[in-house]
Amino acid sequence: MYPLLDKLGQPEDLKKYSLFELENLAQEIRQLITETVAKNGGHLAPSLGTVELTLALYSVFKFPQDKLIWDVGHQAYTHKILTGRKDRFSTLRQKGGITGFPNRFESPYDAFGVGHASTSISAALGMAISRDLSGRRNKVIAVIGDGALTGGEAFEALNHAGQLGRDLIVILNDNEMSIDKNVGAMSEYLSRIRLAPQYKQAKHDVEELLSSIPRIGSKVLKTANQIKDGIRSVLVPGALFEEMGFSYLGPLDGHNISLLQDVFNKVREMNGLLLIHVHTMKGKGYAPAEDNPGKFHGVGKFDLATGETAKKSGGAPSYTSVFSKALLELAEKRPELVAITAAMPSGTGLSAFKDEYPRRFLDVGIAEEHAVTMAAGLAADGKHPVVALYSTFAQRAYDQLLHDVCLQNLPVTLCLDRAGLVGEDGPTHHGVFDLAYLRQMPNMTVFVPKDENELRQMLGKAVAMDTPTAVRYPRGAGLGVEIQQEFSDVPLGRAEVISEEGEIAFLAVGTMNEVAAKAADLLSKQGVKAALVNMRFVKPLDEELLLQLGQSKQLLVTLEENVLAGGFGSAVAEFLLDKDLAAGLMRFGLPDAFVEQGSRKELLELVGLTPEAVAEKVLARIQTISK
Ligand SMILES: Cc1ncc(C[n+]2csc(CCOP(=O)(O)OP(=O)(O)O)c2C)c(N)n1
Repeated sequence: MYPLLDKLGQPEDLKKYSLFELENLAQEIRQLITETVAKNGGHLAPSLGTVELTLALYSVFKFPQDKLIWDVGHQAYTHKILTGRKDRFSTLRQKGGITGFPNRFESPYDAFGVGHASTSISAALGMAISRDLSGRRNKVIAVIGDGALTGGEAFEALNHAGQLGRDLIVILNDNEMSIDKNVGAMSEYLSRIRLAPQYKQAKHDVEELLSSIPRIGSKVLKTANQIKDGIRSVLVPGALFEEMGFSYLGPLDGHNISLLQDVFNKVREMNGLLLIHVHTMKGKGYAPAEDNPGKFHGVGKFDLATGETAKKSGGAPSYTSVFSKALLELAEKRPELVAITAAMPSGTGLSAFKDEYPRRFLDVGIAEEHAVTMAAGLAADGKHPVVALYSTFAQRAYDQLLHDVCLQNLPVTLCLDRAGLVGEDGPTHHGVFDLAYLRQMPNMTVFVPKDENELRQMLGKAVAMDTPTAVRYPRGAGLGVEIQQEFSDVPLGRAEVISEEGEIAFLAVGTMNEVAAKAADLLSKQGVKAALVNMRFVKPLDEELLLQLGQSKQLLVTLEENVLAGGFGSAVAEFLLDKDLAAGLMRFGLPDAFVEQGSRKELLELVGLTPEAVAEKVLARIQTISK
């Protein structure tokens, strides 16, 4: 099926492949990636766009001595396939299988672990500095997308790298897309470079010029300036990067292996700070992904022949869509509402808002820190911003939330989607720290809805408050509960007592309410009655209720889909201790370890957050108490 791939041994062997073989290999790799992602889901379009780029890199540079650092790492499937992971590629993103992103624990070729955007240049610069301190001579190469280049950290690194002037190559993989269409002045600048007629001509000329320069060996170019000087007469783009201390090369066709090889062969012999701008097509080679790169950016299982994604079973709407609809309705009533996304209008459900209220919608690029401080600015001037982020990416904006929003007690609502265990994207993407970092922040209110209707009601409450608020909810479909159209008041800091009777009480937040209810059922079959409480708020806690339960129950059992360290259970523990209450406490949540990838079901089993595991442990504990 894959004659060339099957023959491939070490990545070094690629250096012996002819151009014809490499081009055929590219087709085989595309097929393997597409077939695998159709079965397992994954980041298809980004990885299809970098097949030739990766082959060209491996056919010229000497990895892992040279260091290759991918930004985000969602485009690195070819890199994985070429570096000894072809045979296990069918396990991509599955429990115990190949991870979806470069991972230092998986391969020496994965120079740096990634998942969150805009880190590559910083990490590469660190490696270049370390190399120089050790007196080594290897190359360090960061590959960053035009989307990831919108992130502040990438600019911080360019700024510092430009000053240091180390030997470092930054490859800008420009496909004009972030997940959705890319945004920002930098993106527009890159378009101008690509589209201006003189640059088109220059691109042609640079390709001719490079192919006329003899390959390494007969003429060795020593510095970036030498190659640039040769090109300068025909090409003047990238002035911005030049001014920042980079030698700029490009734009180059990122699917032309021979051109890329020529350029890489030359720059391998040079020293200095170089930015190579390649233009690629997201989804290249698979028509449905070329036509709809946003959908195939990160995709679930799909039909290879048609590109149709598997229909979701059950009719419950997703949390994201309930959020999306509720926000639109609230925006109609509240002109002060402004919605902000960091490069994820579709993922966070803000696309409808963008269409309906374009002037009140802001996509800041992959810039979570800026999103939050800008929201604080809007709030300081009388607006009520709703910042919709994935929980894991909000980690970026910790200080902005603390220092700019909470310290000034500003009415910003943070909507944290994909909170909890997200499944196959693994530890870089699980949103399991937010309850811990949010509950430390003075002035903050933390809402945790147990179902999609509660999400709607809590959002209504949050945007009506004039203080900082956060609502965190999971990935995927809701529970299928009835959705109340009227926004009803959610009393601040008040839990919902579902049942009162019993020697013990389950105190659950969010998704764990379902687990608690089922665990209580299992326990009742063993003759143990448990009260059930949906806590709804991690901050402020329902202290009145906790006081009463802490006095009346033998054992309180907290459940959360968040790290135990500093999370909801910690808050209850602190309360019991501070009030000197007699009740015992058991906490269920995530351990002090990064949770691997796998289906959500597998992961919940792994960490013991199933009704069966909870009931068993609680029963064992009760038996020790009653002895
Ligand atoms: C800090 C952070 N925010 C958001 C994301 C979600 N995300 C993953 S890839 C991506 C777009 C990246 O665009 P680009 O770098 O151009 O790569 P492409 O997918 O186009 O190849 C985004 C927004 C992330 N990984 N990290």
